[in-house]
Amino acid sequence: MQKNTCLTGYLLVSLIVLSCAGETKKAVAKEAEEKKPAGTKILVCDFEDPEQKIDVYSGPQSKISAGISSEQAKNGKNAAKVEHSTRDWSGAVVVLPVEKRDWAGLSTFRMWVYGSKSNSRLNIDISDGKKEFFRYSYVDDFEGWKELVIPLSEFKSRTDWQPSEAFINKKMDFPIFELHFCTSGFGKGTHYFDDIIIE
Ligand SMILES: [Ca+2]
Ligand SMILES: [Ca+2]
Repeated sequence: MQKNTCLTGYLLVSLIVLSCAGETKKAVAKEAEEKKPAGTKILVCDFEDPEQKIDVYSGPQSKISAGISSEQAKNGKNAAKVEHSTRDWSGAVVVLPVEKRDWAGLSTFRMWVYGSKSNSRLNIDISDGKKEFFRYSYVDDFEGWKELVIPLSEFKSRTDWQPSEAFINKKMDFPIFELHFCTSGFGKGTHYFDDIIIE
């Protein structure tokens, strides 16, 4: 009897181990499915269309304006021009069209920035599918066009602020709805941006 109980116990454990192994295999298969083919690229915005809408927002002590401009362009004829004078907060946003929102399996953010050596700190904020904000910061300490190439993993969930409705899990959930390609703390300046690509 004792032996039978042991045998049943052994069989049960084996079954559990086997079914767990099955789950792991399934999880690996799912991850593999999410990888997009090598070379997949999403051109989020090239700022060529003069009708392209760029939304802006600012705090009570700040001013910002943004639009399509032909004064500077890295590629094509136009780029985004953002002018701001910021003493609390300000930002410029593009809302992504539906077909450009699924970044699953992609790993790199690229954007051309026209530096003016203003030494002001600028941020790129990505608001994910659950309204969680991720941020990457850099300093405008260069002149002329420079391509920022940033692994998506370098964008960190903001700890200084999140919308009250955000679900915070420190993971970038897709689809992405908004890209705040220029937000600023203190400072003022005129900046140009071109070709934002996720790959
Ligand atoms: Ca352009
Ligand atoms: Ca998230």
